[in-house]
Amino acid sequence: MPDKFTSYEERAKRHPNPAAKALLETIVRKKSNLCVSVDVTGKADFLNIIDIVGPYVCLIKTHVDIIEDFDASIIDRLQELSKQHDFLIFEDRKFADIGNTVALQYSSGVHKIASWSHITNAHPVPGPSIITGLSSVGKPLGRGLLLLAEMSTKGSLATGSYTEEAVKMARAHRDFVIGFIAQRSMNGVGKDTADTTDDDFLVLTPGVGLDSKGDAMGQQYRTPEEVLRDGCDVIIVGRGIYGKGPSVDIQSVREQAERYRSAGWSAYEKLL
Ligand code: BMP
Repeated sequence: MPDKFTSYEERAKRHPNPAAKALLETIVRKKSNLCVSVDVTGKADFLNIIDIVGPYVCLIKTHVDIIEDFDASIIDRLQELSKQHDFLIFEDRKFADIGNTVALQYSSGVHKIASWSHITNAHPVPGPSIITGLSSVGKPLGRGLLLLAEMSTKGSLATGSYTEEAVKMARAHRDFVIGFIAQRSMNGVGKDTADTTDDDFLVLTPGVGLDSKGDAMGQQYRTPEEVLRDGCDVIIVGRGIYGKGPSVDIQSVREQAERYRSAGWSAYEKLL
């Protein structure tokens, strides 16, 4: 485990993976470690929210398979907004199958995720072959993969030796696996004492909220300050920013995005 806290800026300079490097650079440029998770089912709301929160985020997280009126023009617009507002894109696909199948799911089908999503994620449950499959598609495109080492939900099974094995899998594929979805730093977890290389895994953390402790379906929230203190790098916030619908209040979304950006950034500055 690196013995001292290292700034996003320092890490950006030395990170070998292009997606991780770009994310760290964006965080520094925009003074934002906020990722907004845009979990809405209509194309218009989806693009509207992204246009509003775009200036405040380093990353937009999507679940494109929940959009009812999905068509390819959504991706064109998402890419335009990504350039206009300077953020990266993370499709939260949570791949979980054999290497051959995930390679097809990542490259093909309706969504063609690899062609537009800088970062995606996978459950480590199938073992290292899931990384081989995804990497065969994503690495030549300069993409990065996160493994789900832990989850934010009550009763999650991703704990203990499961989490440790996930980190070991990542360590063996540092060129493509850039970090984790987790609730704390994963640097040093499950590491062999003979291994003297430094870990520099990014940790992106969902289950972040300032006004609520959870929902009725097992989600659990902690504050930006709590998760940053535990070694997380990026806070992922969904409903805390755009509410539970049905309609989107533009002014409130903008205010909440700035509120979370500022909370995430001051929590980081306290650690420097
Ligand atoms: P919200 O802030 O509205 O609870 O949304 C959290 C988002 O993060 C959802 O898109 C969910 O799929 C995702 N997520 C999570 O909540 N916990 C995890 O452990 C992993 C996730 O990807």
